Amino acid sequence: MITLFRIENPSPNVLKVAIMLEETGLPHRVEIVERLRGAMPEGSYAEVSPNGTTPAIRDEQTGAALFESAAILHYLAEKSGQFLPAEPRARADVMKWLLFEAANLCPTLIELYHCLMDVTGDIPDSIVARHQDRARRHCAILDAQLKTGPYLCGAYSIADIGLYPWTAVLADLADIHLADYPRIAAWAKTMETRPAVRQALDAG
Ligand SMILES: N[C@@H](CCC(=O)N[C@@H](CS)C(=O)NCC(=O)O)C(=O)O
Repeated sequence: MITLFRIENPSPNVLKVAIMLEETGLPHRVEIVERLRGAMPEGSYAEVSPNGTTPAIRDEQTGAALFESAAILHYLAEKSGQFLPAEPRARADVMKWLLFEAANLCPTLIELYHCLMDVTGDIPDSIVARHQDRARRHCAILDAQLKTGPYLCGAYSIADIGLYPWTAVLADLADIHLADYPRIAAWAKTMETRPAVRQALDAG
């Protein structure tokens, strides 16, 4: 049995892992953890997620305790033998896009989101513009990659699962509209036809 630790509110990072658990059919349960808002985690949760973030998982069968959604997707792909090709070049391609999400798109969108939600008025416009420019560049890169087919790397993979949840966030961010990236919009629609994706979305 795998425990998925998540915050109560919808979160793109949690959604990735929820989709992967539905796709693989691995037995799992959900445990809600309190939002820490920058504080250090305490007690048993600190062992699973020393940075205090969600998602995190604990796998009773193997004893694995993991945080960082990309590491979790990779682990679940290895465990289930699904959504990560074995052939080295195809596998590296999937990892490249998954790490593009973890190292670029995710941090940029989180920073942009916090700038736009800021009520102090202390954040200079130049900083917001910098995050917005980066976010647009990342969207253009993804849109171009989707010229190669309906999914990011040929067959459906953990790269799609890791990147798709941000499409909902993009729709909320000022001056970044999915309509400007038609391949991303079509890909999001394709993803939403998958029963596992629907199930994870419906579960919040
Ligand atoms: N790089 C991390 C980011 C995780 C993250 O920032 N999660 C947010 C929720 S979406 C969180 O737990 N923030 C801490 C908090 O709100 O206390 C991952 O991919 O798992």
